[in-house]
Amino acid sequence: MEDEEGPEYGKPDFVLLDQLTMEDFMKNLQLRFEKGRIYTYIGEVLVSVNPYQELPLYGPETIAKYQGRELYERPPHLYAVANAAYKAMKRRSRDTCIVISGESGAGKTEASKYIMQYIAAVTNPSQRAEVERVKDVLLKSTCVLEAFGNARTNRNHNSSRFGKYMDINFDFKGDPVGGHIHSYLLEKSRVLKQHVGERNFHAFYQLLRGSDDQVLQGLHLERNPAVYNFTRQGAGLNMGVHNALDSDEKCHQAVMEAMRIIGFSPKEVESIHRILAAILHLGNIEFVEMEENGPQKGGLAVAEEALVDYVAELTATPKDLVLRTLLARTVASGGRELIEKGHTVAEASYARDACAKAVYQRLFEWVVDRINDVMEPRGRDPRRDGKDTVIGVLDIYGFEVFPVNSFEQFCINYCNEKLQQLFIQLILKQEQEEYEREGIAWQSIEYFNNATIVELVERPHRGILAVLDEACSTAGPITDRIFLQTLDTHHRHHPHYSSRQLCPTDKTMEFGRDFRIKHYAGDVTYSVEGFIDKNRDSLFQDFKRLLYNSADPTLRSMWPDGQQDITEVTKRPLTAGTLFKNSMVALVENLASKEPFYVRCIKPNEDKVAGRFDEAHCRHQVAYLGLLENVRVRRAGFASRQPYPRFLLRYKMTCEYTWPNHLLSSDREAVSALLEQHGLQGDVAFGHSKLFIRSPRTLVTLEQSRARLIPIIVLLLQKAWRGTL
Ligand code: AD9
Ligand code: MG
Repeated sequence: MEDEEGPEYGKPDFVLLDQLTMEDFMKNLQLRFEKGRIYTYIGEVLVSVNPYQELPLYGPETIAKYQGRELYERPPHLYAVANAAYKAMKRRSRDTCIVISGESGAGKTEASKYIMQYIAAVTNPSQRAEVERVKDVLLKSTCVLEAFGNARTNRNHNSSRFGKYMDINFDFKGDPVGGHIHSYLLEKSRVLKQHVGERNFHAFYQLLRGSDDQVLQGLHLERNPAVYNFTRQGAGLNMGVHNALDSDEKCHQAVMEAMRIIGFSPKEVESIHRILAAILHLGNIEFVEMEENGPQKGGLAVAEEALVDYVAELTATPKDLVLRTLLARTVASGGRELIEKGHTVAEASYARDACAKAVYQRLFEWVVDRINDVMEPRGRDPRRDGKDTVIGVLDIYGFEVFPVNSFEQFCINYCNEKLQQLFIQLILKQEQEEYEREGIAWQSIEYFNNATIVELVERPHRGILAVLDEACSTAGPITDRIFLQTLDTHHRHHPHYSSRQLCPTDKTMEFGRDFRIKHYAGDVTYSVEGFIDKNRDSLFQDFKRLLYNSADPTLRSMWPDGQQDITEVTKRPLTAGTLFKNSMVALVENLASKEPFYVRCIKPNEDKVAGRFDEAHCRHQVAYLGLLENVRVRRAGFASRQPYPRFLLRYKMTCEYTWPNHLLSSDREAVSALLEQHGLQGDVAFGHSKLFIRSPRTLVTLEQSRARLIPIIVLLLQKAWRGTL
């Protein structure tokens, strides 16, 4: 490693620690953090601690320092990981992925932005216009998605309320030619309600605070977010993001500019604003029962009809239809006969909320789809252009615990369990299994395997999600409480499950309301209130039809399922939980098929304070992320392993016995001769089919030797071709 960092900065790789105890690990992490060295390796895994302040670590000059280098040549950095993933993809035409994990506020989204920045900076030296366009879209998409998918929470002022996996497609030259974003489970209940100190999605405040008066008038909106039920909660709060774009006004401008660059038409942007405004008005609609003896004979009415006018105008739907849809629903009675059934106040309010959530969710998904359309690799013919290779970047919501945790936290934390499981599979388990397979002497290392928690959630029939689905499909009234009782019956002996029923003395849980999961990252108590409803996630067909019949083509395109008649809607749609589980299984499969790089983010303190390292808080994360075990596996193990033929292909020119071809009895023998000539044989172990290299320095030595020889060899080859040799 080029020694830009002296010993006063601690060890740049935890593998190099003299002693490996939790104390030593923490000391090194803290020392580096306090000296502004927020990045440290464990082999190829990057550990990052959120500095909560702008450090002079980024930008074109630093990027230039990392470009094309080996991972170990420079101090640890995200750019080095981005570079390693990029090079692996280019050199070996292998799909790679960068998995960024860590709890809420640990710095995952920021990390993903630096990775994108790096990739954008080092590609397309020939300035091809189409590639430049793709890069612009890739970079600008983040800004737009954050506006619609992020919100201020008590854990993070700019918290991602959706999961994001982005594939970037590269052509054979290594330039980005397209991309695709998968989004996962937006926390749409936030549209309706936010905890104290939290806000709705940024987009609402940006629209209110950032639009000029004329635009607001056209949308019948007032500037003050306190006017609207959906934004009242967070009205006094700003974005609180620590960067140049720290106000809703500035962000609004940036998002508008980003949408323009991506290619949203002015009409589309207008539709987006109208939809946001309609949601805000919808949230203010209240229902009243009419008097029994009055002209409407006890029916239902809306308290303020002007709001219905606004919703109708903004969604380009007929007012009387909007009103009818709010006050009643159509049901199929006995065969094909349709009757209108009036709502009670509670039913109407429930339906209004379900509609507001669904409209926002579809808007968000439409924005993602629209960006995907623009990033679709264009005019590419695999026969002519070769197959694209892909780098995937995963930035998904981090593990979170709030005072009250609901279905959303349950899904988010399950997702983190799945990713931890993948990490274990790829980094801890696979590594050990490979040593065994290759016959390398090896002392097995104990680590906590969270497979049992994943099972608790996703196991067919008895897993929590399956029990929840069953509760949702039960005809007749079913309560969250019954769901909880069923869970208790199934999991009473599960070491990671408990409830007040099962532990009557534990007063931190409430009877009939809470269950607790001992997650790999800590205990979380979930309140079952709303689980069934959120999992069912249903919306009356009347709303879908209404919106499908909108005269606004953008809004209409978000509701293709509104075409169906109520009598045709027979199949029960998949529940939110099952959809999420399926998407997680697919995600993990996808990641497992790629060559993975890991960034493990740590949040240094709970108060978002710059530079403060709360030892206990960090220690907890280091423990549950399994970082110590990671170092152990790595230390006992090897920095790199390569099949003999691949190793020879790359380094054979550095040894007279192997260049241009070896005459030894096997590739293994040849590799042995090569290493002996370099005096490196002490740093390796010979597996059945692969060479295992202990220290990165060996690789650097070989790489340097190769780099020195390549120009000479090229010269010799040129002479040979010209016949002058
Ligand atoms: V969540 O699971 O989406 O709630 P993240 O994504 O892990 O969470 P995020 O990247 O949003 O956290 O970081 C939180 C805040 O920490 C950012 O808004 C920045 O203010 C701050 N941060 C994070 N990383 C850096 C950094 N490398 N340099 C400076 C940073 N500040
Ligand atoms: Mg985030």
